[in-house]
Amino acid sequence: SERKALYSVIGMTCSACAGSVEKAIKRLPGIKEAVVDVLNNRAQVLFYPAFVNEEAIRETIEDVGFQATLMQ
Ligand code: 9UX
Repeated sequence: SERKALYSVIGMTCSACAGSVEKAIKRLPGIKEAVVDVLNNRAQVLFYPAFVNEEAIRETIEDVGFQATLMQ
């Protein structure tokens, strides 16, 4: 069954930043949905724990160049 993760993402200054984060998350296996909100510095991800986990998603956000913290 799916799980939800919410991240604080620091450093995004435009909607293209948010778009690149979304795209990177969606390239991972086991992602159902990713929504990145540049105005509120948040990323919400629905994923399947058999294929990916909170930390792999967090590291992917950081690989794009933004500081990410798991909130819940
Ligand atoms: Mo444009 Mo957003 O280079 O950081 S993608 S400002």
